[in-house]
Amino acid sequence: MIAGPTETATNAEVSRLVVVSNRLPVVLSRNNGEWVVKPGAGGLVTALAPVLRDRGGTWIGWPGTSETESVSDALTEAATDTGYTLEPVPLSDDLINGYYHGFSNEVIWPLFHDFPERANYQPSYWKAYQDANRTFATCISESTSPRDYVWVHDYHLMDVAAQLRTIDVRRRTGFFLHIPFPSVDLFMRLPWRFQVLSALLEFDMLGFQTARDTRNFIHCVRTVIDGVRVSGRNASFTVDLPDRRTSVGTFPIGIDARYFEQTARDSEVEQEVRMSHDRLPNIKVILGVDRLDYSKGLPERIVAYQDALRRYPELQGNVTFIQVVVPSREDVPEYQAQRDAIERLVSQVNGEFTQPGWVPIHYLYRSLSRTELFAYYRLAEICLITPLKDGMNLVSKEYCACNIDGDGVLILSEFAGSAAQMH
Ligand code: GDG
Repeated sequence: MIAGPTETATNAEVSRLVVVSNRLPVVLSRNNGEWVVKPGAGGLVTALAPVLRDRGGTWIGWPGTSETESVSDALTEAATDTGYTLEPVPLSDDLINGYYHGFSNEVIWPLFHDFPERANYQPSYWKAYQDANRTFATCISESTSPRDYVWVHDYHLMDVAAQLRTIDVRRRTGFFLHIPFPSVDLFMRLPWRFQVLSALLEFDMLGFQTARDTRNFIHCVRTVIDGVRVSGRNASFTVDLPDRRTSVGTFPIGIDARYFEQTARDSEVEQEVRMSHDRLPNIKVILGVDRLDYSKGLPERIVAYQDALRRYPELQGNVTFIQVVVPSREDVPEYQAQRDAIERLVSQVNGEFTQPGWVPIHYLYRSLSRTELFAYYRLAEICLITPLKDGMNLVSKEYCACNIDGDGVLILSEFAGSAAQMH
């Protein structure tokens, strides 16, 4: 349905929750020419899938392929399992390059994670970002009604509400940023700082992970946007411009804690934990689980562990470090280099310390099944989470929820958003 600004909702129409994110929460692959749909992984999916599963609605996003038409049937079938409908957004390979690999991951991701030296300010990226956000806006206008609540997620889609306005479509909109919002000194380096802030202020509601992110955003708005009026304090603000108002708040993202706690008690998980204990008798397990990313501090963590083994030789033979690295952005050379650096360090440490019957680092470069992941959470005496910067970090919360024996230790970087909640 194409919705214009004059259109009104009928009483019979039900208000739906519509989640919009760069990727749909599924991974599509081909098997003998047929599309196979599997659940996606990652923080955003973990956090949002239970919300839509419980109340129904629609998820709009890129399906991970430019063959959008051919995936429709597979997505319709998958919707019977997910409990909500899936709407694919068609994006060409060129647009994906400029908008996703370019503006989102080469400009916003490094800058917002305090790595300004990694940012690549190609002028063409901003145009691609606007074009892709307009394609999302068009898809939203076609698959929603004015009654629906459109909840847009993350740094790929900061321009969606502005693009809805450009195509003259009114919707109730909210935006949540899963990654940190930088300090004003860093944000001022963004050549499109005015456009990005103005676009964000087109949403009715903006949400950030921590009070610090919210304060940073408000500080940037006051610095960059003329004629703005800001009221409120701490975690909750109202920003007024002559023609519109935006509410701004702090909403730290959580997990379905009961699900994690209950699943940690599953018999399959118990069995897996017992088998791992038998393979690692009398050894304390330290666990790390991270997506491959330079913001997660993986090389730094391995070097710190190496340093600990050197300074405290009594650890040798008594602890083992299991590091799970989940493949991510594998086609990006910077991420391949990060993986190479991690693997070089792992083999250095193992080469330096391994003894018969003991390996200091067990390194897994793959995605785990849910049962395996829960078993590692249960097995580990220590969970070592040391991002250099992280919006929230759900692994730290999941480890705590799965710690049903109450004797686990979480070592958490102060630079993870979750540290603000877990004092
Ligand atoms: C972004 C922000 C913010 C991990 N390994 C496997 C697996 N996982 C799941 C975990 C967890 C999720 O992936 C990772 O979430 P994080 O929050 O730790 O990190 P990002 O993916 O970078 O998420 C982050 C988040 O968005 C939410 O707002 O917290 O700061 O960067 O749920 O359980 N899942 C499976 N196999 C694995 O091997 N199935």
